[in-house]
Amino acid sequence: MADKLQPGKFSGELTAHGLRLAIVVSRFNSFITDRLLAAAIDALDRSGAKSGDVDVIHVPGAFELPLTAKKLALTGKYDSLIAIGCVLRGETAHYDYVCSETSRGLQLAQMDTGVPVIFCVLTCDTLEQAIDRAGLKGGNKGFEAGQAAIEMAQLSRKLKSSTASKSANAKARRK
Ligand code: INI
Repeated sequence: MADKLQPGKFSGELTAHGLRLAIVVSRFNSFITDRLLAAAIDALDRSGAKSGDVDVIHVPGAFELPLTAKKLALTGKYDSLIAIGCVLRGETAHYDYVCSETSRGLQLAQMDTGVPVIFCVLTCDTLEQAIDRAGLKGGNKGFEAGQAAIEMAQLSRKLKSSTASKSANAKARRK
């Protein structure tokens, strides 16, 4: 009988040692975004990140996060990025435009550049929902984003080196 299939497994470790990370954070609804930022920094700190390896960049609102994330990714300086914002529903359709363009833009930023961009933008109907997710009942999404940034940075490094070694092996076989 054939051996049981043992698939190759890859995942990123939760250690930030030696990683370079940037956090782009919006000032709009800073009562919430400041708390998300503090928790993201806490997650990086606890995982071994060093002060010189983490940058924080402030922008006016969530709508400005994608362009800034893309520019940061294109510097080639960072292993991963975290985008922090908080959009609260108002009386008009403004909320829908800001939410959809921010999420679309952040996804494009990571797909265009290959640098992981962690989506830490709360999109809530009420301030209470946002508070719950920024350190109250719902935990703190900033901490989760910090951990996701580390995991994706490590995974990206691993996939890069395994792709590089696979193509080197293929080259060697062709010789
Ligand atoms: N920006 C936010 O980050 N959150 C919001 O809730 C918000 N609302 O509701 O208006 C918001 N608007 C500003 C927007 O992100 C831009 O900064 C602005 O339109 C300038 O481009």
